[in-house]
Amino acid sequence: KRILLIQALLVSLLLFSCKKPTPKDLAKENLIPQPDSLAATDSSFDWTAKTKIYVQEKQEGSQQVANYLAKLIAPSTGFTPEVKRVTNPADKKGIALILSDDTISGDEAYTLKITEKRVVLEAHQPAGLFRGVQTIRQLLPAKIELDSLQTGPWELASGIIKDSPNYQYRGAMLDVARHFFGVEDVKRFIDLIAAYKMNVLHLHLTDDQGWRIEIKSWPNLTTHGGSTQVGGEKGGFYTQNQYSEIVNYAQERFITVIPEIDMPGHTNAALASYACLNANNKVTELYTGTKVGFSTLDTDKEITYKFIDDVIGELAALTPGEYIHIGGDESNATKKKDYISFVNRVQKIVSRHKKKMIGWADVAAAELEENSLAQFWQTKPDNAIKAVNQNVKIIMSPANRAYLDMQYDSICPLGLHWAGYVDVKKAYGWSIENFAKGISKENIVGIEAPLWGETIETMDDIEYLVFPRLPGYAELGWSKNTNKSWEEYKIRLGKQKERFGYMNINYYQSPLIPWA
Ligand code: TNX
Repeated sequence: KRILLIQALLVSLLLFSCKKPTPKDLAKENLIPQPDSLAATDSSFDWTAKTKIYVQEKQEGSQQVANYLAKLIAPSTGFTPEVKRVTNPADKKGIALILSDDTISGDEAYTLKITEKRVVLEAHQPAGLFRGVQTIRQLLPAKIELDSLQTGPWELASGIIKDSPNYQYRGAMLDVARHFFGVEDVKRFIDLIAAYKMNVLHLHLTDDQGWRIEIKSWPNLTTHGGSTQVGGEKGGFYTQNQYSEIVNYAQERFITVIPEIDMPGHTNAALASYACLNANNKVTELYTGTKVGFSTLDTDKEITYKFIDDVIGELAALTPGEYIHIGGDESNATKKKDYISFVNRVQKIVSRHKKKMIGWADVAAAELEENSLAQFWQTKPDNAIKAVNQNVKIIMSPANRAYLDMQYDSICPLGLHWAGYVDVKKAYGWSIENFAKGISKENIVGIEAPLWGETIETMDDIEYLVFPRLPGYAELGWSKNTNKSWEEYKIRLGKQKERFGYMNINYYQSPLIPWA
């Protein structure tokens, strides 16, 4: 009897050890931003070397996203999944990317259904498929992010995710004027924001310290005005071809580039390049300090508007997106009445080039057209409320919550603190629509986190200020309010540690986060 018992025990032990490992649980996965709804079904899909990606015949848009997904997983898995066009992708065993009308509506919405046999991603638009692919990416093991060959298994927990963004505008700004960053850095920045489903890259292309975009009709802007940067080192600029390369790279990730030419203030680089733009017809010296509010274009001269027309014209031709940002902040050296007539006139120039205008909320002193946007940046809402009163919609970037260049704390080696310190909790713990009285959800297009460049010189510096705050801004813009709590979020963020590491992100290891 005893022998029988021992035998039975041995057999069951053997059986137990052969049993498949317990499947992943979709409900325990750490997604940022948090999706609308998620239901786990207690099994998993195993992505192997044989797995193919299927798209519907004649759906060009899904083919493009499928190629992106294949490329994304290739280095770490060693797989080179074939992308196949078929009639019914959802019937195949494998990954299906489908554009269809019977799923949640909205350009960026998607449904993701994972079973043991297949992964079916459906969306109305390619942008929705792309956002869904970022979810697939976060569901795969973190080592998917590595560039070197890793061993599997590459399992995805099964279940259904339905997801769509709360706000249509979710962006980050990079100031390449104070310190210049080359095309490769900007591409990495784009990849980092794309991983969190952001859809706007605002490039602050000009300021007192540098002009960074080639304008063929005014070549000195870059040859002279782009030659230096804060601290006096060599600057740089994008040729129009390089700029288009950035725009296309962003577009492939369903990110719109919004170019900013800051005016009438913040224009010393232009004033140093062309005498005619100055009231006294003399060029200024190049500027490599970090003061603001001392420069202005001459708002009385006709040549100023010819200049702006040329610049906006060339830029509009390089810009597939519908917006051009004209800055308009801190024009302390411009008389108020001149500022107002200037903004009114520039707004017309932007429309003439078939674009809509964005300005920092200071521009609400002028008469804004209803399709213009105002960007809230100050800590007081007065300017933005003036814009709301003109039926203009707001991009929320309050400095004391959303500025990526604010220091985390008093010992932070990079950044400024004129709007206070913004630790990771403060960055996440607010709500876009409740931030300012008088500016509610229907007045707001979304959120943007600006990174000003006075103190940053390298990609590592960028990453240190951007991470780990950026995923929080992405979630504030994407996820519905009902999902948000700091106590829950900080745990999800802490579990990104491995992924941040494999993505080679130089992030700030905030003590507020339980890094796991
Ligand atoms: C204010 S925010 C500025 C920028 C500075 C930034 C530094 C805004 C519209 N203007 O010129 O770089 O503060 O945080």
